[in-house]
Amino acid sequence: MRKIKSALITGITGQDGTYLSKFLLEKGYKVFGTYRRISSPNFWRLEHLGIKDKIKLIPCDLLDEGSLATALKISDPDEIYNLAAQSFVDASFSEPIATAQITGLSVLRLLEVIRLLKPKIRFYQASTSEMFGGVKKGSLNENTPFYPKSPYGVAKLFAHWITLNYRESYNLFACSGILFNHESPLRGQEFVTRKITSAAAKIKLGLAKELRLGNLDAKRDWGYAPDYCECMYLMLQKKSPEDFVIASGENHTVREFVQKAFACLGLDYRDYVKIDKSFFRPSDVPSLLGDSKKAQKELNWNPRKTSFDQLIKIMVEADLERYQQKGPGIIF
Ligand code: NAP
Ligand code: G4F
Repeated sequence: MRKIKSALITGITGQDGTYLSKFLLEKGYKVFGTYRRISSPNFWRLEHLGIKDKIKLIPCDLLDEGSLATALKISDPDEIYNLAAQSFVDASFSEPIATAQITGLSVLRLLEVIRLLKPKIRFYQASTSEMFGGVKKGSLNENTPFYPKSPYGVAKLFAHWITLNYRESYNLFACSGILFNHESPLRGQEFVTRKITSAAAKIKLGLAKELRLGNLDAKRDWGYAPDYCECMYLMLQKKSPEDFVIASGENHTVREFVQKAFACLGLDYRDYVKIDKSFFRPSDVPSLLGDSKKAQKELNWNPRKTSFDQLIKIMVEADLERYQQKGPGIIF
């Protein structure tokens, strides 16, 4: 009889953790997820997709090796997807040491636990295009040298290299997906895309009057999160572990995003957007553009499944529906 595969997802309460859980459940996986113990646990995304009761949730602190080891023992997984992180670049400037601990060093803690307890596990690390940061080059791929521009990018680069180091030193099946920005209606509200779509919906409904933003000239290569989560799974099904860039292959300014999001609702963003210096970063990444040819060829992945315009429409419509139904006070 075929064994049911099991997966452990750290950061299951986040955007990607939720979409990946849904994807793996549909594939027949038994899904375990770690969450951090806080006064009001953050399960709204899992509830939103109606999958919370299908997942075995394990409290686990990334800073505590013992709790990581316990999570591994309880779940005994075939695959681990390490998605937990302090993932907000801006916050990494105000909390650089916590970011280094959570986003960087915790990956080493987890790899050590895997090496010592269950070295046959397949391990996925959530690397990021932010590691390329200040690289001045057209299109970025697996061979482009890194140049992180934020404490977050530096922490992720440590995590990236230590994953590669454990693969080479201990022969672990450990690999990294270098994912470019990916968004959805489940994106956290502090990230610029969701901040924009949420504000546009509130303005349309008369629940807000303006939107305050920082650098409108920054360019990002934005894709749709569920399309990107599929790649994480595909990477762990390969014969041998390798790193992959996952990106749409086109980039746009924040200004273009905000213009199109407001236009979806028949609004002109110039009537509502105010530039606010407090949203500028000590150093920002001016432009990111990815080249995912390797993933297209070797993982048979399609970067154009959801276009930029479709992504914006999906997010704007979801936020409009939320605020129409629930009003401004609800947190999601
Ligand atoms: P997200 O929505 O911010 O989710 C992050 C997850 O990490 C949440 O479950 C969060 O828990 C958890 N977490 C944060 N601090 C923690 C701590 N101290 N201990 C334990 N758990 C903690 O991020 P995402 O967009 O899903 O991204 C998933 C991963 O991919 C992250 O590692 C991110 O850095 C990386 N990444 C994201 C993108 C992107 O564009 N989305 C691109 C490249 C790489 P709470 O729910 O309790 O906050
Ligand atoms: O939406 P953002 O905060 O995303 P950022 O910094 O690109 O990071 C995201 O993508 C990374 C992949 O490259 C992930 F690794 C990371 O975890 C995260 O998911 O900001 C995008 C751009 C920046 O240039 C920022 O300066 O938008 C600009 N921006 C302009 N006004 C703003 C705002 N960003 C935010 N969050 N809020 C603003 O008001």
